[in-house]
Amino acid sequence: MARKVRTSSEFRDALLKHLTYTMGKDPEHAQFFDWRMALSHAIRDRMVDHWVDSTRKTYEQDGKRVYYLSMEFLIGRLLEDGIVNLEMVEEVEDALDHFGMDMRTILNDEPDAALGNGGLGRLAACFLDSLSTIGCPAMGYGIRYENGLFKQSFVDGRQVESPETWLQEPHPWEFERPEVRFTLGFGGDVIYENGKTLWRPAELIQAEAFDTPIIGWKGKWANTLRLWAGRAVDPFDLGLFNAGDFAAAAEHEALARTISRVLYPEDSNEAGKELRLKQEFFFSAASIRDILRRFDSQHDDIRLLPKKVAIQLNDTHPAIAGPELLRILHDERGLSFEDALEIVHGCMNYTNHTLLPEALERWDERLFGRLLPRHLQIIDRIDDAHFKAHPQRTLSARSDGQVKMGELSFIVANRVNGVSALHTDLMKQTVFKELHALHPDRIVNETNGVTPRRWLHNCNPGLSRLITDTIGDGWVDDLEQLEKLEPSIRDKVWIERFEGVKAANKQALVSYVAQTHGVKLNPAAMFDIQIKRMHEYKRQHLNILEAIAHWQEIKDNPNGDWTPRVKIFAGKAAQGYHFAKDIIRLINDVAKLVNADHATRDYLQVIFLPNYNVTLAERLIPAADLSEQISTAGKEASGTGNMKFALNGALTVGTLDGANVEIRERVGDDNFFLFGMLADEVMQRRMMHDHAQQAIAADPRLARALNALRDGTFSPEDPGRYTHIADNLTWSDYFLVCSDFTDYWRAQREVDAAYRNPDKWAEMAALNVARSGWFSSDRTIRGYMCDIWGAESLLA
Ligand code: 26V
Repeated sequence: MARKVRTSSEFRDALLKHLTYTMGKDPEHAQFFDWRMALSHAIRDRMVDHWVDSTRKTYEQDGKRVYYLSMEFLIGRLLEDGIVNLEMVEEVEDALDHFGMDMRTILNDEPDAALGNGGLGRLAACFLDSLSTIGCPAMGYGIRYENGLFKQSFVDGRQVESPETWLQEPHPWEFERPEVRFTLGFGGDVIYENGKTLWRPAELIQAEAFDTPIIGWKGKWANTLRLWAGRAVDPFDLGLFNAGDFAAAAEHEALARTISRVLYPEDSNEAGKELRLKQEFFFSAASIRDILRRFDSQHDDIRLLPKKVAIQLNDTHPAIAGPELLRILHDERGLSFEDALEIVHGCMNYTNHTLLPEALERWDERLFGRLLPRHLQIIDRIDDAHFKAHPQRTLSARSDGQVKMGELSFIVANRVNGVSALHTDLMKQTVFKELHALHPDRIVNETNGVTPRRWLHNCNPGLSRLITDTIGDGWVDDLEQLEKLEPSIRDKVWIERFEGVKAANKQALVSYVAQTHGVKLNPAAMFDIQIKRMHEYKRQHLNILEAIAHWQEIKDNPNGDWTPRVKIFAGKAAQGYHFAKDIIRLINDVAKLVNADHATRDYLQVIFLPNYNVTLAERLIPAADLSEQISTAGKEASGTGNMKFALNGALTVGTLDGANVEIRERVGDDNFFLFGMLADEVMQRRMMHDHAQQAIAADPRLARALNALRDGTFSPEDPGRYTHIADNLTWSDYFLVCSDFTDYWRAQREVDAAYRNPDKWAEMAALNVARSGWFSSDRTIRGYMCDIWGAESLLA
């Protein structure tokens, strides 16, 4: 292979060339930023040939292409990914070393691309990695937000948001494609002309493409992430400018750009904003046009579309792509409505990511009709056609004055999938019960996965090395090979190395936290970590209540034989989600008091790290002993953090929710700390009007912890600060924190006992690694290719 004959001096020259001619700097004056940009460009250059080859092969083979439409792609940093996937680590280290630069320092200069809120966006990023690794011809479509997810900091323990500005520095990974632009419309009227129905939008805007190559493992294949940016059709009004109205002259451009300005930071809360609907149509419609343009360049029979194109809707956010494709086929290309619908149905698939009723997208039909009048009519015709085929049907996409994007997606889609076995079953029993009865083969399950490149190989080099030394490096793109570790787990020397890796990862985290936050964590303690978006259903408040109760118990008996723990939290709360923000503040207040308590601080420390993002997750997960996956059963569709922790040798304390169920099945009951009610028990328990009070009456520890919230223990300067949390838990407690508390406490004491036997703990942790191979997103993508898309790998 060409790579092998390349010398580091060649790469060194390439690096210097970019530093000089791309950045315009010499090595004496270059800043870290300049080095990072030069390095990124030099690495990007090495991707391009693979990228062009893959594109050429895709055209030649004319196989089925997959289009993944997603409002969010939470990709994080890209430089290390690129270096590792191109197998260039040593070359890069050598070249940088030659100039007296350290690779880690340069890598750490890269901002995260945070174009997503949480699980759904990160899953999309893992999928891109797997699609390229597998060699499935695919393209991700999304929005090039100028401002990604807000930055989080704490002031007096409270979350403060500030804008994220990743594009203020040039982004070295993207290629602007000014020639790929589509003009899209909003509003206006529907007219009838020569027997045809046509939409005449009033407001026009352009979508411009920006492409990022996504290189797979060992550079064998590269797909594209195409993100759309809003541009004005008529950017500048010279007339107004000459008349002296400078602001109005540029107004068009400013308005057009707002469409791709911000990522909606609401996670699971229906925002109901006009701009959000515009964003959804903007990127869906641009993507559909791009897909058709590419198809048309190779085919002249539109009926072949379902054979050549599979479109995956990542949740309902791009659901308008269905009616838009239908509109083009019927209104613009003259197919009959029935034929057009059949083609659309053959291409579209929909993934559901949440059962939370407040997150199911619904739009007021007046707003919808004002922005997309023709689409509203088309949705009615979709409903009519569905009704004709199934006169007994009860649900429609448009009803009660609303457009229901879940129902619309289901009716239009060929396959609908859930993201874990439990979630898929619950979908069938709850939100899509009626539709499932009409279409019993439509719903399939594709349990989520995570990319082993980023979430083991790159983020945990120590463990990666140990695994490769033991079983070779085939596991990186065939993760189930981790099974081959099992015999080694009984080997004392091996397990000591395994323990050594975890200890070193913890030490690295201790140093990082000391440097960045000035807090000294005890590396000998168990690292107990809960990192995810803040939400009542995820129950960070259950975790902190247990910590409070535990602290109280240690205080009662400070000379007891306690198992030392460090509790680490990180996660962002939606700006308007006040309860979640109050939980953050509570955790910070508890941390302040507990960490200063001389009687207990050797046994319990609490810390909330600000600004959780992909990069912070990459630091935390390899250092975890215990993974907190404690959602109310039935509420977490899958979870993917749970998989990352298990894969990195943390044990889980968790409920039977989402993919926890499947993780436990695979790692074994003995290697998982289970607690809590099951999904159906949750539903039963909720019918009991006084479930919380009963639970509190039965558990004095819980009552005492709640009292500490009420008596101002954690906020002496403002004693009433947390009364409302205690009241909520006592009088309402929709997420059953109190009802699960006692069993959670029991599980946590079992965790303590297990941690006191380090050999046993290490064995359990290693079994988690060896048995988590199934949770690779490569396996998930193969499932989609086979069950949903009918797509094939183009790698020999
Ligand atoms: C909804 C909305 C509503 C409008 C404003 C913006 C916005 C953003 C996101 C959402 C839905 C979030 C759904 C989500 O992230 N679900 C998570 O998906 C993961 C991947 O499948 C899964 O592992 C998590 O369990 C699930 O919560």
